[in-house]
Amino acid sequence: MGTASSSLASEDIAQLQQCTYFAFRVYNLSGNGFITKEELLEVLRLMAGHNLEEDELVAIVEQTFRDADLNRDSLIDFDEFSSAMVRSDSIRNMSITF
Ligand SMILES: [Ca+2]
Repeated sequence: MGTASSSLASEDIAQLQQCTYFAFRVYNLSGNGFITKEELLEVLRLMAGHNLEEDELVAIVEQTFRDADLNRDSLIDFDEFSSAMVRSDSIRNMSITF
């Protein structure tokens, strides 16, 4: 399997970066430049409505942090978020919802 980034055309990357920036601002409720687990959970709760149980939402948050929180400080900064967007289809799909 090639890397996801090499298969994207430059206009796709530009669009992805825009999408990433917008999505990051949505998740970063406090505006402090880091997404916390609490913020991610809150946004997922708003997005999912009644479609998912609380424990399913928590599982998604834990999985997302396992994928995206590269330095394991329980915060996702913009760099981590954007590299996760490039690497992870599930995170990209989550963000395309906006
Ligand atoms: Ca981090």
